[in-house]
Amino acid sequence: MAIEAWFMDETSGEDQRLPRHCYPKELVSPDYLAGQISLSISVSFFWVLFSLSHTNSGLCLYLNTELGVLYWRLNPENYENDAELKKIREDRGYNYMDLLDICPEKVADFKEKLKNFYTEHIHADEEIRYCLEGSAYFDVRDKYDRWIRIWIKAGDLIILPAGIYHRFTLDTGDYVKLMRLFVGEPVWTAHNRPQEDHPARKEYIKNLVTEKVGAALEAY
Ligand code: KMT
Repeated sequence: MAIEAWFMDETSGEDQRLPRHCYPKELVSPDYLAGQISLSISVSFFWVLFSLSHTNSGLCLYLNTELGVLYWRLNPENYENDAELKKIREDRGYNYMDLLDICPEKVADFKEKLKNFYTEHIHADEEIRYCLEGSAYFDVRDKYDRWIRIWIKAGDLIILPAGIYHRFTLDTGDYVKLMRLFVGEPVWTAHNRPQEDHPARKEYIKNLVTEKVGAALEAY
């Protein structure tokens, strides 16, 4: 099954760990995403086929071509010997890796950290997270500044492009085990919104408008 994502009810004052669906629900599906591509449906369809033909057991497709969020479905039981993960790491130069448990018992200053994670921000680099256990939400802004909530579960690897506004929270399960990947020495610095003059933000905005297909080509 593909990763689950939906537009959030931004007026909801509910606990951030709840799904915060709109009523009625507005799911963000591959079909919806294809509809957002400004070229044509056939190009989008081509990309889905192309992506599928270039992966082995896993499913890989653009979560949103305009957003530049990439997604792979992998086998979390086999992360130590997974040829597909190895290939993604080699192709994209992810030579750094660590594992992180996020839950109240294992994170020092848990409330403060979660507050920071849930404050809208960007990074100067891609954010690559592979969920090995548990589940959590990454919220990303679309080009109309709407929040899309992406629910990652064991087996989901997502890449948020540099410069995308996003935030992170646990869900009501209160536990996630993540693999973090990076090119070179990791930099986790969060730059809170507004960051319109940040080079990564400017580059992201430029790519949103003019380099959608080019970005997709490079990714595979
Ligand atoms: C981030 O940008 O690093 C986060 O939002 C935290 C989630 S992964 C530790």
